[in-house]
Amino acid sequence: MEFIEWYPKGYGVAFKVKRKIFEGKSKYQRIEVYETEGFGKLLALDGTVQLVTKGEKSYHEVLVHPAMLAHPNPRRVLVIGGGDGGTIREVLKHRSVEEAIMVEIDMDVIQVSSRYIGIDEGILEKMLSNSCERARLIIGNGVEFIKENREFDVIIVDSTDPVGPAEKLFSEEFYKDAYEALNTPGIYVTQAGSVYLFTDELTMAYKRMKKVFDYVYYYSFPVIGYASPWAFLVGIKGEIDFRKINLERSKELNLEYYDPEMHETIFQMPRYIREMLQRL
Ligand code: AG3
Repeated sequence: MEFIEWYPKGYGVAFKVKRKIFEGKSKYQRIEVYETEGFGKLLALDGTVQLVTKGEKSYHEVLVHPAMLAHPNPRRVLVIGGGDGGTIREVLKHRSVEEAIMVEIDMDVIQVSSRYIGIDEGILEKMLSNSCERARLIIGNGVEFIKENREFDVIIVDSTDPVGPAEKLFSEEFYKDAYEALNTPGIYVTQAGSVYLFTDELTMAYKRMKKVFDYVYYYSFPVIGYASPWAFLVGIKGEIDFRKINLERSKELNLEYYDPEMHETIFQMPRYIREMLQRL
């Protein structure tokens, strides 16, 4: 048996799977969990791969740490999405963090992940029972939440693809609200889809972010389970040089994929796409 995700233009990513562990439909999406042959468990939402447990750090480390290490002192962090708990797990590795808030729209993703995926190191269960010291869970819509909540040092968007339910998280209006919700200096980071297969969505998002933030950066990384390389976008409020990160603080993080000593390599982008982005 295999699990196949088809991307546009007939490009696919496939896993051989031993069995289906869970399938269900929440209010928002279809949720599936499989046991793969070589990459642990796989979580899919509406048929798109969110993670494989052996390899998920190639996404979560890369989404979280560059922004956290570029910020001089991240104390209050907002995570939008990230129901599997991988992102909040990485955020809490930073000792400077006093309060992290995770706003996830789909309670079922949290429950399924906590029960069958288990990459969260028990954090989801603790958050569900309100007993996590530094992290708080809110079941709700990030687009609404960000309009009414402020003073974050770092905002991290760990959403599904820029098409479909998560589309609003890639709108100019949302970027404006995010900018307002940031402290100065502040840093915003979002996953931004497949470099090759969602190039239009990537360039659109980059263009919109440039209208709103003081500085915008892109980067990419090969993520296990996705049609790699995968793109990420960063928006800065105030003065932060995203090309420089704090190496000292990176030492306590125990990283497997993102390599802070090679930080400059994450800016690699196929030349024609870099030129497209620079022209905007
Ligand atoms: N969030 C990004 C998922 C995007 C994957 N897209 C796809 N396979 N078409 C991942 C959730 C992990 N916390």
